[in-house]
Amino acid sequence: MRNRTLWLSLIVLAALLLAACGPSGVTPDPESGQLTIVQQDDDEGMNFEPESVVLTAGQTVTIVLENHGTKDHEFMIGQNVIYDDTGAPNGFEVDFFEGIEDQVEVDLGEGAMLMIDSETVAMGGMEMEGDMEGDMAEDDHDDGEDDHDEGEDDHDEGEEAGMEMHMDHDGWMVMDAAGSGTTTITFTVPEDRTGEWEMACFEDDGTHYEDGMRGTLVVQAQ
Ligand SMILES: [Cu+2]
Repeated sequence: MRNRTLWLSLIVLAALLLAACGPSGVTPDPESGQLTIVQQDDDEGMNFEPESVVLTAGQTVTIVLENHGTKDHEFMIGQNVIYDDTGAPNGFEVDFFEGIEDQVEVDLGEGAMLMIDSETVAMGGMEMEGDMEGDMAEDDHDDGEDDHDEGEDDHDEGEEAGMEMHMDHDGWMVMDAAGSGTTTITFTVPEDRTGEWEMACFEDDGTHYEDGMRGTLVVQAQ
């Protein structure tokens, strides 16, 4: 008898523990579907806030992305980080948005960019026309005086070289320039994306990722 009580207690305890171990993280607001993710950097490092997010398959979600840092930051979601020849993290093997790119509605903050497989698809506050790279090389878009020190003539090591580095990764990415305001990403979470994903920024040769700019994104079944 005593044994049975003990067993029952253990089973109840185990059930409670399992329930507590469900995916933990911030969920979208039940009414608006909005979930704010802030990109931060300071002397102590960089990160996403929150670092853990839980979405539900079938749910329509708006990720509100804000760069509160002093640097440009990326936002990618994927699985299996790829490392380049030098051992630097450089993107994901599996892209969360693969195949659903045109079902994702993106409203870019001024100066933010949407890139798919290294191509700039859209830029905040600007119509996409003609040769994007040419435009950008010439265009000294005024994202504020406090911005990175891109002299007009240092095309080699400055913005242009930086752009090429950003464009290295495959997959879907928002490039969120410092001071670019709010970008919203709205989509319905597909059933087939159920599972555990990672959010990441691979800026500056992957050093942002290594410095903590990553988080988990779990898609739970309905
Ligand atoms: Cu970053």
